[in-house]
Amino acid sequence: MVKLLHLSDIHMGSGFSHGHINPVTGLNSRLEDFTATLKRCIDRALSEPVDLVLFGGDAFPDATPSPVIQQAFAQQFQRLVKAQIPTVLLVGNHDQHSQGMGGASLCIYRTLGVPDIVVGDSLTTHRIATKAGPVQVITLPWLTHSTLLTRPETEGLSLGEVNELMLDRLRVALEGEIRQLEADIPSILLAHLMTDTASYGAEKFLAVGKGFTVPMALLARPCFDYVALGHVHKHQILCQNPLVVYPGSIERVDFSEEKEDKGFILADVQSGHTSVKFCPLPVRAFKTIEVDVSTADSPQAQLETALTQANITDAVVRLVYKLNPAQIEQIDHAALHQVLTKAHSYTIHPELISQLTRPRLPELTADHSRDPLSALQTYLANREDLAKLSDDMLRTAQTLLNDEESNHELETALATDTADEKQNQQLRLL
Ligand SMILES: [Mn+2]
Repeated sequence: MVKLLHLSDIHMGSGFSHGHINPVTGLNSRLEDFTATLKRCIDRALSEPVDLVLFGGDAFPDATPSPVIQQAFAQQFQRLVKAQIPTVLLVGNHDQHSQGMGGASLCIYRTLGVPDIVVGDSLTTHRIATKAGPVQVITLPWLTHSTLLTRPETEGLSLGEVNELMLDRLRVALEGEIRQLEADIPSILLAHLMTDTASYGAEKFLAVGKGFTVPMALLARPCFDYVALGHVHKHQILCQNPLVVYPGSIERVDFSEEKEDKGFILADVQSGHTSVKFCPLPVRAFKTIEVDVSTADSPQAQLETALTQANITDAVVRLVYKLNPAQIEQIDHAALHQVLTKAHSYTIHPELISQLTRPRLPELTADHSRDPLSALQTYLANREDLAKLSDDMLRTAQTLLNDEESNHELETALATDTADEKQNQQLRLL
């Protein structure tokens, strides 16, 4: 049996806007949070002790982190080196240079020949000696189109077709690795990817075909004793046999992770009897406080009560309140800031009600079916401020709607040039 610690999506150096400069150290307080949380993970790896540490990718927010951030990361992993605990560092999408040049920020460990550290920047199998005996780990870093396909191969293909082609290539390449696995040694797949059954954010299922997702059937293979994933920040177990697990990120990167538990996985890996345990980490709270004071007699009092009732001490706070224009004078901003000083950091977002509700045009309600062009005409007819532009807009809209050819070209350009960027946008900070 091999005991391992599986953590992922450290994103060291991100979310600085949620912190402040610590006057004692000169460092952003969120860097200190992330460092302290990573330290807790490594502490546990040492205290168990585990036989192997797997990192599922996305060490930093980008491929060129500043030296102070790289050092904070390296200082923690160096403790594993000192304890002679083998560690696999997988390359995630955030670790890669945008032009597919590999994960430079992690490859330095291989270049320096750091003992017991394996860098997973390609699809390959690593046989690793641990105190509990050998294990084989297939590393599957984040795939970009240029990893598996050449430009001529993708020319003229839609984004969906390019993704299909990538999956075909991946299937063949992964099969090649699987066939070389030795039967009597524990086998682990360590991959940074989005699966078709993963959920993120508010439990939404990601639509298949939007961006590059890998089907679970490709991953949940009986040859694997454990499938360790990275990329999705929300912890989830996607399959029981074999166990396929996203540990999630170790710290909250932004408000989309406000309600998620953060932690890492401890796993006992052995053929047919792998077990996992999610170990929560005590990370900083994020709190969104939403208040509608637009109908209140005393909006200030209602705001202060809401802040007092929410436990905001040391939390990253976002106060969102709705008010009507007549109440603007009644808000005492200095007093709000005073109440919020207990928070670790905070932002205030007032929303004027009158700006929130724009009446719908009666001609454009749902019971009228219209083609896009006549809907645009109706809209422009009601927008005097756009009168000068309306002829141009209608002409352009007409061209866009008619020109199938240009739509096709646009799609192709997206597929070959900005597909990764587009996917990144869809996945936001994952
Ligand atoms: Mn990622």
